[in-house]
Amino acid sequence: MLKSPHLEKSDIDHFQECGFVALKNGFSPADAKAIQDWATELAARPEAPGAHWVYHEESQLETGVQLINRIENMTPYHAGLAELADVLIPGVGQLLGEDAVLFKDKINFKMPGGDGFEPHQDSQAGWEAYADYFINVMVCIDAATLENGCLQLARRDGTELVGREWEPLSEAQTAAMNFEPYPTDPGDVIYFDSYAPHMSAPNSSPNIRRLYFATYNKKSEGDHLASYYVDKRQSYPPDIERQAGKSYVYRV
Ligand SMILES: O=C(O)CCC(=O)C(=O)O
Ligand SMILES: [Fe+2]
Repeated sequence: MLKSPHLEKSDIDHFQECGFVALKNGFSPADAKAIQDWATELAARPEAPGAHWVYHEESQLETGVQLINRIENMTPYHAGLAELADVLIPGVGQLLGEDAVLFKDKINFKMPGGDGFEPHQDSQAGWEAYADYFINVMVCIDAATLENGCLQLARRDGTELVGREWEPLSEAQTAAMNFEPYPTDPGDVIYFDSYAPHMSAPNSSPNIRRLYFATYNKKSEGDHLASYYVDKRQSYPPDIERQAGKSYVYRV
């Protein structure tokens, strides 16, 4: 059984001021190893329609080479990863000041040659159709460094969308933001809300960089996981479920 990370008052204060807080060793080394093994095991499973969702990307280093980019919608298919999404709920509840419910979960793989992420706020990805406010919990699976593209965060001024929906933040919008890299080790945890601007660089190292992200909203705003995935299956299905000849574009 995984042990839930606990936030101190100073962590909660930091989160409220900046929109994010980083927690060293949120999970013990043994728990971090279990999470790492689950991620490896899930990625080794065959891809099938109706199972966990796997997305690929083309390597930035070798034309034509496909890499696993992301696995999403894991809780129905993996007991360990379902437990992980569950044990993060109390910490999110501490930050929300009320009960939290899971909205979505994923692992971003960022293999060597995997691409980075443009600066964005997660609420730009159409989430506001489901609830007003979300908290992401990042759990570090592999050491994330400057070279392999660790998460970079900027403090936010208020809880509002700076950017437009479905577009990364523009240069004008990020000009006054100060993105700082947050290198992490396995078991470290970062909480950030759906307005906290963030980005990450491509993986130009020989080392894989897997980061787990679970997203929660206030229980009082409803349980939207099922409808979110029904909608996303229409607009951006996993690679194995795609129709030939149809084009699907990753936007934010
Ligand atoms: O994996 C990362 O570096 C950031 C991912 C991210 O921002 C996202 O998936 O929305
Ligand atoms: Fe994001």
